Amino acid sequence: MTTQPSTESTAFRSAIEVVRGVEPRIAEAIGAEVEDQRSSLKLIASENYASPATLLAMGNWFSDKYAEGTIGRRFYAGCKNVDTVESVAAEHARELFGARHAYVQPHSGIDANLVAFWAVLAARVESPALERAGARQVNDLSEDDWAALRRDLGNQRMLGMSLDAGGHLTHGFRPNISGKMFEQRSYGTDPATGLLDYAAVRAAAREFRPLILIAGYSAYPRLVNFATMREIADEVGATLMVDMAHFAGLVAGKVLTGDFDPVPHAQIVTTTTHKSLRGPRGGMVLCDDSLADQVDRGCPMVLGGPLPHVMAAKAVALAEARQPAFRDYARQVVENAHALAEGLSRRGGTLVTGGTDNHLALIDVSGYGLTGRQAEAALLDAGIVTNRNAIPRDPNGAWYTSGIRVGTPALTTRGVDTDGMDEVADLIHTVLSATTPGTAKNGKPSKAAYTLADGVAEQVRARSADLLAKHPLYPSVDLG
Ligand code: DSN
Repeated sequence: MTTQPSTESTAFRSAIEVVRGVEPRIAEAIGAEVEDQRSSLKLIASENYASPATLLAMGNWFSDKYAEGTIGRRFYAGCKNVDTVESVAAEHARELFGARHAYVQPHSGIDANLVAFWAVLAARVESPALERAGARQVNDLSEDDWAALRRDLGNQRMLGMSLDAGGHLTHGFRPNISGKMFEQRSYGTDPATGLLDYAAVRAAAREFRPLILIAGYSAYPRLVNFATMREIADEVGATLMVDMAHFAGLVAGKVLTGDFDPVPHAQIVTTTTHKSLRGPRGGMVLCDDSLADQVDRGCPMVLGGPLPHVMAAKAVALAEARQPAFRDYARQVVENAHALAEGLSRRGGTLVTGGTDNHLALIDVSGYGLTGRQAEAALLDAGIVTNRNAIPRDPNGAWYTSGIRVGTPALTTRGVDTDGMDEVADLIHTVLSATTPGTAKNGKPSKAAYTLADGVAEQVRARSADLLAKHPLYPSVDLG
């Protein structure tokens, strides 16, 4: 007896066949990608698996529509349906996060941060300058006033978490445009505990007096008290901006509440939609009423035309995140991270801060005698996908690093539980213990070369295949 393919199977099979009719190599690559994702142990803290409904919402005619501007105020005609999509996505975002205003157009987290920076600059530097000059918009300014405004815009300060403590490149670091727009200073973590030192943040804020105090991280394994950060910001007249790209799913799932939920405390919050939030790749800005008008000017002032097909997928993913099951998911992500961290520590691994309170852990692989680059490559040989990451005061810098960042959002989506995470900890420990640093061609020690003992990669791949077989990815999708 043959069974009918599921609706999802039919949809994806048909889509791939239509693509195959035009460019077979792309159809092959799509099939190969899902197979890779199904068969690898994905521990990249910033990745996840979007639902079939979210993925399918992106492949349609919204892709063809230009819609610069925002809901009801477009620079193009014929945006009625895009207005519906953007309104539904924004409504879900507001309801989910309890935000006054949501802007769902940013194409990525970096774009969301740029929108936020310019919104703050516009509200706090440009608008007062226009008012002083009695001008309605920048085009009305005299050449002298315009030159003065441009100098002022380029003369503002930002205080953010240092990169090696887990901050993000877009939080004012020189190689990134944010570091060219702002004079930046960083706050780090306490060398003894690895934890955020609020007294040091306060002292730095009092001395530096930034326009923007930015909180949020991509590699800090603990919680941030946003109520305290807001107090510090208020004390020095800064705007508190929180980049919750990594932990938005934990906020949506009500694991991070009270002082640890950034939305009630920050004037502006940015996020990606594809990490722990489990939506399509993209970004979003939430803000209070004081910044809403400026944020809505994101496109075309900062962003290119919005991607309505991605906004449609954001709406679907946000609707999913409002379901009770998402709260169970978010709670499990954190329990799984605990189990992974605990399993690594028990086996002798060293973790930055000694553990985790969120979805990620940072392994200091110098205890295994390795650089992050060697550890990342050896783990990948064994089918474990991670990424190397600097640790606080890293002697190996940001390229080779001494850390490996691991996160649980993706495996939790597959249904892996705390017992499974203990097995994952054992697989990681097995690989790292069996890896030795190698030498460069000239015989000198190398920070990149390594040797993984014979047979270990195969043994670990087999064990991870057993684990993953118990938790199939996209069980409703059979590509035939
Ligand atoms: N790429 C994201 C991450 O991995 O954390 C941040 O940009």
